[in-house]
Amino acid sequence: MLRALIWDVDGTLAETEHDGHRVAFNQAFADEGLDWFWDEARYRELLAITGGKERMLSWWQRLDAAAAAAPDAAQRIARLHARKTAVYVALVAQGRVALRPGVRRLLDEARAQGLTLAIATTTSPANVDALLHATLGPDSSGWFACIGAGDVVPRKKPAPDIYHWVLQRLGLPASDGLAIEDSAPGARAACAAGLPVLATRSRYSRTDALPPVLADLDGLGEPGLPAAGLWAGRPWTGQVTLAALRSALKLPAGDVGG
Ligand code: XBP
Ligand code: MG
Repeated sequence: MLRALIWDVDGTLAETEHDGHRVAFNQAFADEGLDWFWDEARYRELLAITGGKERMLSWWQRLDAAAAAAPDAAQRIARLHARKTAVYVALVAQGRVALRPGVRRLLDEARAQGLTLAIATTTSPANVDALLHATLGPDSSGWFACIGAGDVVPRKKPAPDIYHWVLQRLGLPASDGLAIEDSAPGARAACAAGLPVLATRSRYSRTDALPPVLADLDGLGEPGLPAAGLWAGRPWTGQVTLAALRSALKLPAGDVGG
């Protein structure tokens, strides 16, 4: 039975990497007097490393391995990341990031049918709160039975830890859930946790090599703006609805989870 939709955040709910995180990283670097700058191509490459702190450390190691290994390196990364998060939260609060097409529609349909909603993300909790508040309203965090974010788990995506963490708190087996992800690390994490995955590729993940997924689409689709891609391995276009998902999961249409 389909009881829960577990949503990734960055790239899935919104194009946060392009509209928010990359801008915030570069602003934080400038604020801290660093001559680091991540252009789009560089950022797309660095997104293979999940977690902003991990991403910055990896970059620093390339530039100055000795400094990146110094005793104060972790503290300097933490301070830089706190600055970046403050900039990102402000950008989101200013309305600079919008939900992707179909996200609100599918969230509303799931809520109307009593499905459980959850979030499993690598990004920091403050970023999730800011995005939900700015795009879905001040009460929207309460729509999610569980929000698993950032450092609550020791290993970030593509490790399955965050999805195990969420499923354990939902008290559901992976077979009762479905993950919605935009990228290879995210889809791999969800697959490794045993979840079926709906992939909605984002701006920076269009060429990612995905693991076997239920559907590999360019989005969720809206009336007049159909999503397109492969559904169960065959060309498909349309709007992702709960009925379509149940059909793909070979569940009866009347299977109303909740
Ligand atoms: C994407 C990530 C995050 C963001 C940056 O998370 O890997 O690290 O790029 O956010 P997901 P932080 O797709 O799992 O939502 O700087 O807070 O890590
Ligand atoms: Mg993502």
